[in-house]
Parts: sequence; structure tokens; C-alpha cells
Amino acid sequence: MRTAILELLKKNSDQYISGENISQLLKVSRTAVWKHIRALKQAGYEIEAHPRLGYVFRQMTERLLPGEIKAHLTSSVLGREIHYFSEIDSTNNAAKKLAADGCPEGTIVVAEEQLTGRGRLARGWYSPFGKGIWLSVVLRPPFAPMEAAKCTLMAAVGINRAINAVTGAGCGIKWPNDILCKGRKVVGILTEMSAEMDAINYVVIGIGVNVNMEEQDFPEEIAATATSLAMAAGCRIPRMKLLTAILAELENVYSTVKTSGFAPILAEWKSQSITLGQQVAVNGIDRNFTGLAVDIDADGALLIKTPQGIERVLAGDVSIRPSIEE
Ligand code: BTX
Repeated sequence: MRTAILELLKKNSDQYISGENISQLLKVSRTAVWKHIRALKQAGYEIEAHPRLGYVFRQMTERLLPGEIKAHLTSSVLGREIHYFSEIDSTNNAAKKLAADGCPEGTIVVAEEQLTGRGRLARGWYSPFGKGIWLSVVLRPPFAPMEAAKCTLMAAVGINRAINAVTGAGCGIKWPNDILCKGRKVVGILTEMSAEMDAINYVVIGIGVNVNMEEQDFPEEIAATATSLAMAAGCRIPRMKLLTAILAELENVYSTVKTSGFAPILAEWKSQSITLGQQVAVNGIDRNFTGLAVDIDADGALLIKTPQGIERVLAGDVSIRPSIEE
């Protein structure tokens, strides 16, 4: 009923429509009309109420509400089930619970704000209200568990396609899980999975995109290393357009991998990489060293040329070192 009332108001957005009219047209009591309109306003829709004239629709919500996502969605699997939260601890936590309870592939969890957004290795992810896209996608890929690490690279390719198409910001991928714009982090990806010995139960791809933050919105610890798409593009970015573009491109890359394997996606990853060809410092799980990032292999591991030979890094943090001339 709420959706029907919203549609009626949107269709008549050039005029007031009385509560009585709405109640007659939709065969619902006036009290129910009033309650639904109050709920729509609470959800962020701007609806003006006039004591004599009735209601008029003023503005779309800026929130990423499921009904609005559905209306703009072009993907067919990703986003077919949507769980929305105004505030949550972490969308990945919610998505993992849903996945363990058997939700269908393509289920997404979206929040306006994360109170304890997570990065890798128990690091935090700053996720303020309404300024970014804090999203988790549940996949049930038919890959072997050892292939799951490549889901992060696959996601990075899809997300980078979407943000460059929507914003023209000129972003690039930093191995393994970041997208950077002008040297600063604008997207982080956290892939988590549950698997048996030979099959994946589910993969949750957690995606954090800094969309409309301004310089002063970032906490001091990350102010020098983080940026937003709005700061990079010089204008506000419509979050809904970006969210649906990300889901569409993620679905495209996932379908490519399922039909043709990871090779075409790894090739695209290389062409969008800002890590390859750079001097890097590796903070690995058990060792730190420096060298020249020369390639990624078929497993998505980073290959680094050092005086001792080629080192292969499957997990860890890599920082790009300023070139000698700088
Ligand atoms: P990461 O471990 O590569 O990066 C985490 C580091 O990035 C932090 O230690 C901090 O230095 C920096 N950082 C924190 N917040 C931001 C930010 N908003 N912008 C730029 N830099 C930041 C990256 O992990 C993976 C992040 C995934 C986030 C998504 S959001 C939806 C989903 N839910 C959830 O809890 N996590 C994922």
C-alpha cells in the first residue's frame, strides 16, 4: 500500500491530492493513508502536507531504499533480494548471516551508515551516514575454494568500470583490494567466504565507496590517504545511479568468469592497475621487502622483482613507493 500511495503522489507531483481522494482511489482508510505518508516522510521522501489541500510530492529521497533500488536496477540476479538498514554494525556481518541461513545468490545488504564497518585484518572502515555506498553482495560461485581470492580482483574490475563510467573520475586498481583516485583510496573491498574442502558455500563481497564526502568529513587518521568520488570529480555524485551501475558491472564480470574463466578479467585488471610497473614495499604476513611489481599470475598473486629473483605475494599490504625523481 505504501508503494501505491507513493506512486500516486509521484504521478500527481504537480498538484495537491487530498487524503480523502487517496483513500477512495486506493480503497484504504484515511488513518492508514496518514500513517503511510508519515512512514514515507520518515524514510526520507519529501512530502508536503497542507491542512485543506492535502499532500504533494516534493522530492525523491536521497536514501538507497529497496523500492528505489528495484526501480533503477538493470542487473537481473544481483539485487533481486535487498536488505536495507539505516544504520548497522557491518553490512558484511548481516550478509554472512543471511548467506548462512540460505538466502539466494545475488542478495544484497545496503546501509546508510556502518557503526563498525570492517576492513581486512580487523581494521576499521569509516562509513558515515548517507555519504557513501556501504554494500555487501552474496554470491554462491561454482568455483573451487582456492579460486575465491580472485573474487576480490573480479569485483575491483567491475566496480572500477562502474565508477569511471558514472563519474569520469579516472580511478585505478591497487593490488589487491583498493581503488584509488589521484593516489588516494576511494573504494575498499573485503571478500569473506565460507567453504567446505572442495566447494564454496558462499562468498560475501563487501564494498565501501566514498561517494559524497568533503575533505573535512574524513577523520584525521585517514584525511591524507582517503578521498571521495565527489572530491575527485568536482561535483556531487548520484548514489543510486552509481549503486545500480556497480551491481550491473559486477554481474557482468561474474558472468564472464563463469563462462570464460578468470583470464579475461585478470587481463582487464592489469590494464586498470596502478600497481604494476611501480616500486612497491610489501608488508606480508611473515616478511617485509621491496621490489618492482611486474605482473600478477593466474592465481591473482602479485609478482615482484627483487635482487634475489621474483617473489610471489598472495596476501598482504602493498604500498607504492614514490619514484626516485619525486
Ligand atoms: P583495508 O584493510 O584494505 O583498509 C582499511 C584501512 O583503510 C583502514 O585501516 C584505514 O587506514 C583506511 N580507511 C578506513 N576507512 C576508510 C575510508 N572510508 N576511505 C579510505 N580509507 C579508509 C578495505 O580494507 C576494505 C573495506 C571494505 C569496507 C566494506 S563497506 C561494506 C562492507 N561492510 C564492512 O564492514 N566492510 C565492507
